[in-house]
Amino acid sequence: MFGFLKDKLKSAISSFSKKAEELPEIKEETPASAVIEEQKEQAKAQETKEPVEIPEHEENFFIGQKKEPVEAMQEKKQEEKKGFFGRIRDKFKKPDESKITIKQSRPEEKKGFLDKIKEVASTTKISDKEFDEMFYDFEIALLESNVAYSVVEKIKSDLKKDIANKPVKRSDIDDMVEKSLKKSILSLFDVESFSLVEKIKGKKEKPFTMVFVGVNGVGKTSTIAKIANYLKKNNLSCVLAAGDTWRAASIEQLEHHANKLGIKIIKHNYGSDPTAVAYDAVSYAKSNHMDAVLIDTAGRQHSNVNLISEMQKIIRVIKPDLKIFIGESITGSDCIEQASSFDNAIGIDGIILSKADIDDKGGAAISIEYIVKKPIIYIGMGQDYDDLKEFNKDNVLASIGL
Ligand SMILES: Nc1nc2c(ncn2[C@@H]2O[C@H](COP(=O)(O)OP(=O)(O)O)[C@@H](O)[C@H]2O)c(=O)[nH]1
Ligand SMILES: [Mg+2]
Repeated sequence: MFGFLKDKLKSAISSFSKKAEELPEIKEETPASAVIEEQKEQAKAQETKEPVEIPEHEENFFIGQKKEPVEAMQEKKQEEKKGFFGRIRDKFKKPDESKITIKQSRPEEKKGFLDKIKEVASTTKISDKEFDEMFYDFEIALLESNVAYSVVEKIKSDLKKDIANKPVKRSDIDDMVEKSLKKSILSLFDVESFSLVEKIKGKKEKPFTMVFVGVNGVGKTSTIAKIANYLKKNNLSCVLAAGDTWRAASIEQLEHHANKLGIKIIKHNYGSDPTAVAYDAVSYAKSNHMDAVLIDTAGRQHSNVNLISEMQKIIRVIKPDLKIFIGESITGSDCIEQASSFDNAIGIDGIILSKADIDDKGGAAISIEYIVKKPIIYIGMGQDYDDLKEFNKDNVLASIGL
């Protein structure tokens, strides 16, 4: 699940920090002041007779101290050619660990000259303009993964607030970007959610009614079967209403699931009014003291005026406790657009994203709550009855490597 986005984000983070490496260091401590300090330190070191133990990897920094004069002169010349920053860069190349002999560090050592230079040389500041350029790889990674444009913009502005226009240690940039990205994506799921089982159990007057809507083939009928199975496991009884009286074989499909699960189904003939089917199912549940009614509907595009008004009729008559939109995770922005249209037509209460198991990108899962402002309550993870998982934002983050 969402492996494509995971890989893309990983390479965007690394390309971002590589670009940050190329930015100039900030000049908050000037090289001149650093040089003066170096001279003072050297003078002090010469004054003290006591030899100072220097770790081997630092040894080379104190040019000439332990070298033969000619060799030392040549090296010094070469070092001078490199210029101040060239030398500094050399000194802070990660030392070959195999050559380091651990010696006791000087106990009185405060933040030394080395540390100060290292800090200056490794600190940078990313301007707004630089940030916009450096964010480009993220933009592409997110858009390619079906993340909605407005969500990409939000992530960009969150990251910019956290990272741009302030001194940042180059070595920390990977980490900062990752943390900021995680925080930003988590904030996309700020919509209040609910537990279906608690809602059903909490309703005093039985039954609890739910209508499932969405376009053709997204998985409404299969998801209803999964929910029926889930309710059964939670000791909640339910009846299914075969409200898709329009699509060939849809009634048999739901009936097949009902039989397999040992659950009652209410059905009429093809072409009959789905509101009547739903009404009969609610009556059946009432007289049999059942906990819930799950109403299937025909798939419809929001542009199909007749089918939309048929759906509005079901809603008007049944007044369901929940209207659940089902959309295919893999369809990305289409799925988000459909959810918005259904929300405008009937006011949805929650979202189920089906087929997340075959979605490598995850853009819909990341964007839909933020745009539609309705919670994702479940995700479909396969074709078996148990393949319905409660939505968990931490799992989404983990699946994209954050
Ligand atoms: N891989 C996968 N397939 C699913 C999932 N949910 C539904 N399907 C499949 O999608 C197809 C259409 O499902 P169906 O329930 O008939 O959709 P409907 O037209 O909206 O009722 C079927 O072959 C289902 O098995 C899911 O979470 N993962
Ligand atoms: Mg169906």
